[in-house]
Amino acid sequence: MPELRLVYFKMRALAEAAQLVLAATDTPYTYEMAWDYFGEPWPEAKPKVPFRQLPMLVVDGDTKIAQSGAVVRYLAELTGLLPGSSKQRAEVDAIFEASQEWFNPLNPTVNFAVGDDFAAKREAQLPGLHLRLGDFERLLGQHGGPFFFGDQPYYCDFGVFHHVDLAHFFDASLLNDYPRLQTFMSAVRGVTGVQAYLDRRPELIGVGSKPQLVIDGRPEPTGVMKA
Ligand SMILES: N[C@@H](CCC(=O)N[C@@H](CS)C(=O)NCC(=O)O)C(=O)O
Repeated sequence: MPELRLVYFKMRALAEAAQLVLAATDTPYTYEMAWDYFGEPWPEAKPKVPFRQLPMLVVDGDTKIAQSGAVVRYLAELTGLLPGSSKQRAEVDAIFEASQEWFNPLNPTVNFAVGDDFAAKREAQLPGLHLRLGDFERLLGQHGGPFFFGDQPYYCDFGVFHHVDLAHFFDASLLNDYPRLQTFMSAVRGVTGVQAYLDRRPELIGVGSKPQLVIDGRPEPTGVMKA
């Protein structure tokens, strides 16, 4: 197994599917804040990464993989979370990409927006989220569940899990009308390694008012800066 260093920030967003894949497959890696990895504040380090944004996966100290989708697909291949046929790999990827479409504005809203701005963004997003939840609900019926392709999770399951999990900050009863998605969320939580990851990851608190991540027991503002 290569040495894996996942570099990102203080937020629950684009590094989450990658970490779920790593947790589900018990794959060793380190998670490093940008300022720790680079030894300087993010604005100074920014020009040193391929597309001036994170996450980035550093493999064996030399290969730098940018773009969250590329990171997850690389990890899925490395850890065996890809189906055998190229047709089914494309179907898995389509579901992963459908979940990635939620990234913006869902992730920044949950991690950063406050007050009236948060409320307005939540109300604006909910109808579109429900349309896509309906798609996911239907697709979960295709292979009998509990995952999108039956009883074996692939990386798309972790992308969808992350975004649906995050959307719960908008509405705790989000999945009331989606029984297959409820079963799916429980099944992902039940994957060996995933529950332990969910228990140990920094808790996201104060969403909509004062978003913070509880890191080593200390609430810290979400963001791209150390302090
Ligand atoms: N398409 C990119 C988007 C990456 C992205 O938007 N990263 C944000 C954090 S979620 C970032 O680096 N923000 C800091 C900045 O732009 O300086 C991906 O999927 O990785």
